Amino acid sequence: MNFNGKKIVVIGMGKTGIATARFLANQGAKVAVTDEKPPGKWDAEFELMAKEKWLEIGKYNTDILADAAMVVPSPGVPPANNLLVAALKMKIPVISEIELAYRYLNVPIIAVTGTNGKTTTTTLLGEIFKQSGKKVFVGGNIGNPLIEYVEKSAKDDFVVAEISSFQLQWVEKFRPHVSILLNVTSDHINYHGSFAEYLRIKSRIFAKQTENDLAILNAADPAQKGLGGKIRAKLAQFSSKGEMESGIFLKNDKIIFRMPDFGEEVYPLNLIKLPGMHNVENVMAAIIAARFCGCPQGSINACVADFRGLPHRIEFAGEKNSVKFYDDSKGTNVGSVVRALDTFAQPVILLLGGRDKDGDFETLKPLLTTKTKNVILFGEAQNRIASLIGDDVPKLKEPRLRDAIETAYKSAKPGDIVLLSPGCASFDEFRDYKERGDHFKEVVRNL
Ligand code: UMA
Repeated sequence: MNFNGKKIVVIGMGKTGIATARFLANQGAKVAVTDEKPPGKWDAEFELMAKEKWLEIGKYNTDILADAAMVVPSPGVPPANNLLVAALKMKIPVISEIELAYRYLNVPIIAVTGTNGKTTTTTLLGEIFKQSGKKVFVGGNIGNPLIEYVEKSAKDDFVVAEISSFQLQWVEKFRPHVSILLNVTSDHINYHGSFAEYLRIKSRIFAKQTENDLAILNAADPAQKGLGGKIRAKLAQFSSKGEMESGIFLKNDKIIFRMPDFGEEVYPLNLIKLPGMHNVENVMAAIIAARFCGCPQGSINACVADFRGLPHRIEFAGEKNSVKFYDDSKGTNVGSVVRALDTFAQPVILLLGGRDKDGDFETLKPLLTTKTKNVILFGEAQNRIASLIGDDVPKLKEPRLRDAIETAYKSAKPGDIVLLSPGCASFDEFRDYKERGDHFKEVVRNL
């Protein structure tokens, strides 16, 4: 792409916007940026950048679109955003940062998407590739924009990228060599407008793949039914719920990998140290991708056996007077609450709440009645959740997470489990899910 002398507009100056603006300027573009936050509230790096002469900073309105050759929105900018709607009306091409990065990358991409499990699977895959002696860059939604990697023009064997639905909103040619769709349950409805639209955007990860590529699907996910028929790439499926002729599946205490070019391989289930069936699914998806890319079984076994998971994902957070506390602050949607509850054999005291993303909490009702002793609702979303889960679920309401933890502890008996799996975003009280999880751990330590 030739950007020389062209005006390119970047909307949103967080991690993605900053890296994109720098990249485009280095390509000779005239970069104009804008952010809904007023000066003084900008990210520290943007504040510094704003002092540099090359950057045009515009007001957050459609004036910035004048003479623009292209718009690159940050992932968090929803498609209904006024500037984006206007850009499309003016026939200005809109592409996402991963699309831009893709057009400069000459390295096969292993792309991981899904409502839950993306970061765990991406991280594990990165470890397996390294263990197998392959040079790999791990990035994307996990925290380091792909465009930053293009800037460094590093030459690796593979890029393993966590990809969000927000990033897939504005792709055209983005074609991963291997695409994984882990699962799709309701999330980000306030951004995409409906579940059907969210699913449609997620499936874009397969749209440009060819028969030389691999598409990995979850055979046990009802949302993915029928998707395989629309995909041109080779198909491989994983299933935690039953044997398959081809693919990877769980049978008793073994994971069986059976694909035409590989014969049959067996991975013992007890290699996996992570809790829950959802993590078995994450590992199965990673095994297919890794074997397809030439990673030996021995390296996979070694990494899976060593992998202890990531913070804030059903992480043991301490014990007080025989009450155990678990931090699942990364559980920001209803599907992740289901996974967390399914991980525990006994009913738990559940802390649920935060900032609502139009979550379908009514679907939690049956599980809450059987798998919780009590539900403590907190934060902005508490009243909406309370009305959706109804009167049959025992519940209390507290203003903040700290109050919810203290109330849970007071009501707990020795042997009980207190689980923070909020099913909501954290932004009503915290900077992000990490800050919320760290706060949870600190309050638990000081109980
Ligand atoms: N902004 C606007 N207008 C808007 C929305 C935001 O101007 O309508 C501005 C904000 O004021 C802010 C900037 O845009 O200054 C923030 O941009 P952003 O929200 O796109 O965030 P980035 O810092 O660029 O981080 C993004 C991802 N964030 C989101 O998708 C919301 C990060 O994923 C990702 O790690 C990073 O790019 C690098 O790729 C985070 C995330 O929460 C972890 N992702 C969601 C998820 O996993 O569920 C999709």
